[in-house]
Amino acid sequence: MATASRTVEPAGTTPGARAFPPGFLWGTATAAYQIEGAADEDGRTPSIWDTFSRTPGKVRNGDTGDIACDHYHLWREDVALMAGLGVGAYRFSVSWPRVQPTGRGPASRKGLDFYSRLVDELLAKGIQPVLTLYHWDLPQDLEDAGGWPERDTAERFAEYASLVAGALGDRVKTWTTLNEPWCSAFLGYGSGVHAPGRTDQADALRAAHHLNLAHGLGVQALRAHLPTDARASVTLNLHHVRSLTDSEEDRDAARRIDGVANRVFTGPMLRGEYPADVLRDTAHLTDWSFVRDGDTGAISQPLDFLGVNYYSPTLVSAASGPGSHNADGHGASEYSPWPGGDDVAFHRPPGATTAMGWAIDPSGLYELLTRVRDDFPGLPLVITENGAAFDDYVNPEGRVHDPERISYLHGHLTAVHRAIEAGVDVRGYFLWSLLDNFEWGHGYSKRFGAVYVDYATRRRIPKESAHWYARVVRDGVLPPTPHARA
Ligand code: IFM
Repeated sequence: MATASRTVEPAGTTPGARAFPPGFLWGTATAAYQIEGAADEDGRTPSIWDTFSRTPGKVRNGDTGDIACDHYHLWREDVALMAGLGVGAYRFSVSWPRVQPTGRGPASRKGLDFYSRLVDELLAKGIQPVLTLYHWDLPQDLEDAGGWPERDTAERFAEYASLVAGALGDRVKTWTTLNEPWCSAFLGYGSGVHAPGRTDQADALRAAHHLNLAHGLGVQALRAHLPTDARASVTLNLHHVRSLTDSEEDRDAARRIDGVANRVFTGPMLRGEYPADVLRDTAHLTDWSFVRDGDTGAISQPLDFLGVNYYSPTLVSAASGPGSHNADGHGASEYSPWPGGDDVAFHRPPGATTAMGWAIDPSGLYELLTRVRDDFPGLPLVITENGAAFDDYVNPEGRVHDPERISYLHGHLTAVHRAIEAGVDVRGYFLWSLLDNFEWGHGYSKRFGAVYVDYATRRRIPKESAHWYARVVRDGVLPPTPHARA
């Protein structure tokens, strides 16, 4: 991520328009399992998401990532779409079972070649590749050996990081170890609404630690293989947790959820220790003896920036009894994704929601960014995901009219700009997502793309929001209202 000047430029002639700093990086994001398809091609083996999605009842409509957007074959067209948007960067993830099919041992040349071609094409079009090593698609063989609750998975991740860095490190300058380890640990092993679908709170906490360790070992492996100008980061879906009232009980509920949503990751990664209150709140579930001497030191590697994913705030209160958790929009389960949070109730914030049922609240993003700045001064931030699903359709003129998404993006980019004005060092923004894609347990029913995908024909149709975003990217200026010109 190039260093952006922190000066916020005057907005030109349109009153109320907001100019982003020169060098601010504009991008779009995707993830391998959500778009690639080609699940069985060129030596790729199943990941936990192949297994999970092929298990009846796990994913809406029985959808799988077998074909997805067929990006594995249409990647050149997709890069051309990005070039049309004018974005300066593309955040994508590498499929671990495509490049190291059993999760250990030698790399698959064909798998690496796919990403090598993609990177070359991006660079040829002037688009900076931003590579995420792990966006949830653990090789099934590693899950069969115990998955993230097992320490060895972290060691295997470091080996995989070395393989990918060795193959692409001459061209990819920006690297992210994990995407949203909260989801991998707590939706995957706690509530079970994500792959591998296990429901054991102690295992979920073990998984969280081994994901943290994987991050730390992964950064060390990257630094060992990459040129010194490469940048290393992690992406967290930091939750902006609000308490329903100012009562002591409600504020304590918010503290607990903040602990297992955010600080269980930022503590070891950015401070070199697990927060004492998180260890206390979860002591009835585990004694944390899986944390070995030296682990937190290995986890807390210096980072070049922190990736922040934000969609919606989280509103909580104290609950009168156990079982009142909800899955915070990630899918229904009788098991909680919040270890130590059994006595916390979740509430839907007032106001409009997206098709995911997530509240639309850009003020949460502003407050989150200023808090991260206060908690970790000097750490550059990049919004690695932000966007919204709506019930988009192609109208009789062949167009996709999505004014709600434009309003959502406008509101959240205004929040980012306000945060920059308030002195937060935000270096870039990646719209989730480039394409409509496989939205995990929701299958293809939720459309997050700036570009509509007709799954029957694989035809791509840029939505009105894509044209809108292209103008913002081109000008580096946000218009005063969603539908005004800058
Ligand atoms: O689609 C997901 C993505 O894979 C991770 N972050 C949230 C997005 C929307 O749910």
